[in-house]
Amino acid sequence: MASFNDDSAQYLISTVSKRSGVKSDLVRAWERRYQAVTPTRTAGGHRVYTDQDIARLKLLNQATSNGHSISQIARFSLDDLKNLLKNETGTTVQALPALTYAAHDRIYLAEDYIEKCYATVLAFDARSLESHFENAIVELGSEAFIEHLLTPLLTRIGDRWKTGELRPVHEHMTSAIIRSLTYILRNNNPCAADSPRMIVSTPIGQLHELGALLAAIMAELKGWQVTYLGANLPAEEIAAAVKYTNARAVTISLSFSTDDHVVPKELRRLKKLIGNNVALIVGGRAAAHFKSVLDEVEVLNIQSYEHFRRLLDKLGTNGVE
Ligand code: B12
Repeated sequence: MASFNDDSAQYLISTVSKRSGVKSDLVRAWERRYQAVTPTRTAGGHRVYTDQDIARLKLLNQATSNGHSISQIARFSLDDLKNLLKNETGTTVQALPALTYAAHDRIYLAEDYIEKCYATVLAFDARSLESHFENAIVELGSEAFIEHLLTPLLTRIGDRWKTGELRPVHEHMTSAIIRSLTYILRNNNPCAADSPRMIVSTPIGQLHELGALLAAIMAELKGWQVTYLGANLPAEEIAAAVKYTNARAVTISLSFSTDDHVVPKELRRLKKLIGNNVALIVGGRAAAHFKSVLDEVEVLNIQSYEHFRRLLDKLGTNGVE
């Protein structure tokens, strides 16, 4: 059996991920895009890594959490990485923040990516789309990726579907890739046990789920412990989840403006079940359509991701006032 710190020691990616704190998908992305580590392969084709690789990944994880761009540090030696981090201990750790870009640069970069990604969607090239997404997550950081790339890209795909330039299958391919990337996008760092909890879902009849999923990821990036329930749930089930988790907030996404009375009825019922001590947050492209019931049950109606982030900070610190 291999001894500790033996350079020939061999570990499968699941062990590497556990020991380095870097999710397996991200290890593969860093390897493929930046050669951050260069594993060998078993006869069966599985990647195997050394203790050195695990040490590198740990340091790279810390350095990217401190704001360094993986593209710039991926090939640093172990010593260079240690030196880089020497004076940076105690820095706030965030998930993939990509702080090396100024906000406006990130928006330009995202616009570039939108064009590249849209071209691969049009060409129905899932592999290239996935690879653009992985690069973009690393370069932009999760929040900017969601806000400035994914959301406008999905909206464009939806619009072009309507005009006939794309088919439903283009959107399905894109959505499936996004779901598979969810856990790279999510917070890589364990939440403190006492961080506030949130339930995210959509009410009965609201079948569009990506807006809710992205809002859930955003909340997690803000340090909330989020339980994402998917779409189309009755108020009773959402309220039960609040009880089980002792959640401080429920976030509901509304994407379909319909005049049936299901959404107003469900929101009234949900508010009644969760009471006034749990914040009820509603966002999404159709939220404005339901304004009168939102006002009536006093939900927190969110207009933008920036608004959402500010509200989460406030609720995270003070709870519902
Ligand atoms: C994919 C899709 C579907 C899929 C959904 C698959 C799934 N599992 O999610 C399926 C096939 C099920 C579907 C069904 C329908 N759809 Co549809 N669908 C879409 C499409 C193409 C993309 C939706 C999407 O995922 N967008 C990406 C997400 C990220 O965007 P979003 O939901 O708008 O969310 C944004 C914000 O609202 C925000 N957000 C969302 N929630 C929250 C919450 C918080 C707290 C925060 C901060 C932010 C936030 O995030 C995004 C930022 O802008 C859109 C077109 C489009 N341009 O969006 C139509 C669209 C939403 N669908 C539409 C329609 C009409 C339908 C159907 C009625 C079609 C039919 N005849 O059956 C049904 C209705 C289903 C229902 N009852 O809900 C219309 C809605 C129009 C309206 N009246 O509201 C749209 C706009 C298409 C169109 N231009 O006509 N659809």
